[in-house]
Amino acid sequence: MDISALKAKLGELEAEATRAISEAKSADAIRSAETRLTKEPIAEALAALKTLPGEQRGEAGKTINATKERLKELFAAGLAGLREKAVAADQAQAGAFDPTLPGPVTARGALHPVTIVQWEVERVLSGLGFTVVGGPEMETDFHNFEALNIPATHPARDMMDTFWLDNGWLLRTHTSPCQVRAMRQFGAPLRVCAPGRCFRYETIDASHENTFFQVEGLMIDRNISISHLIAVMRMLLREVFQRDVKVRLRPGFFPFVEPGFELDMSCEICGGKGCATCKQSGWVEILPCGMVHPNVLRFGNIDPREFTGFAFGLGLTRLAMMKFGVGDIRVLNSGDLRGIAPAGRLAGETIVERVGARA
Ligand code: FA5
Repeated sequence: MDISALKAKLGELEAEATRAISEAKSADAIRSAETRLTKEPIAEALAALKTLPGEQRGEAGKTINATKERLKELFAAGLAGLREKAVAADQAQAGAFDPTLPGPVTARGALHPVTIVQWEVERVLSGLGFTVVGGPEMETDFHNFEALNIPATHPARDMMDTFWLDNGWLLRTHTSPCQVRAMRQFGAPLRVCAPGRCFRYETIDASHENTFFQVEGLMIDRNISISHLIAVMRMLLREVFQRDVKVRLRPGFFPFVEPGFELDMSCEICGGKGCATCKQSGWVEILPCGMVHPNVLRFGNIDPREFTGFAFGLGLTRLAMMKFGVGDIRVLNSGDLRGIAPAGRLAGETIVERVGARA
């Protein structure tokens, strides 16, 4: 290579750098062009110095250094130019922003009706000294049946069609397993309520779902009687509905209580006349209850000679239906806001207010 060829090559390098900078859309593109057009080409030009006649090397060396400096300046200016463009774009956008315009309208969410009644029940029971506890949705046979006085061969198991899991566990069919867990954890005396989701392999209709909510209530102390049970339930329903509701108490069988009752409320959907929700009976099963069976107390490590107690399993989803006039339970498990949202809006409290009140 002779000196004129070398100079031409260095000139091309500068032209190429100018082109790359003008086309670059980002700082990264400029940096990668800088690496590509400076490192190797300059090293190659320096290596070519050795091939030039001695008297041309000084001039060639100076030209290489000058090109190197020029490239450095070009790329630095390219980066600075890009930064300026970005700032100018930001400023143009800021200039176009009108702080007096109204903000975008977003639909305001509402609490799910079941959440509303759950919080209401928790509020009432907490006021009576009940602690709110939880329990797992995937349960053991022991907690869901055995410890509730329903051994493996007991026909009462047929009352609750169960989703069994491959590992021998099950999806809890009711919140009653929380009774045993609470008794074992806290001992007596005890007042707890346990709201939560339950699962049954049910045929679905207007009042039955395979996934629904209950809240368990349990009170154990010395000398607890049926009068305590009835007083708490009446107060609970009166507070939730903010008026006296028509109820009826009839005998009911559950192996974990003795005696056991079914507390039904007059159907709020048809006013007691009979409809699909209440299966034309005018009554909705909502609050089965009873005095805790001594065997269950024993399973909970509590001495039935010293303590007695009552328990109930309130159907929260059905309670929400009655409170908000939702005639079909399927609406509450659907994502159809036409059915859910108007009911949810009936109560004012929002999640933000709730969390704020707790903090
Ligand atoms: C029970 O689940 C008992 N564990 C309740 C209990 C607790 C009795 C403590 C005594 C002492 P039952 O299967 O009846 O009982 O269900 C209780 C309530 O849950 C029903 O009254 C009803 O309101 C609701 N419920 C039951 N099955 C469904 C279903 N498939 N869909 C919607 N709600 C249901």
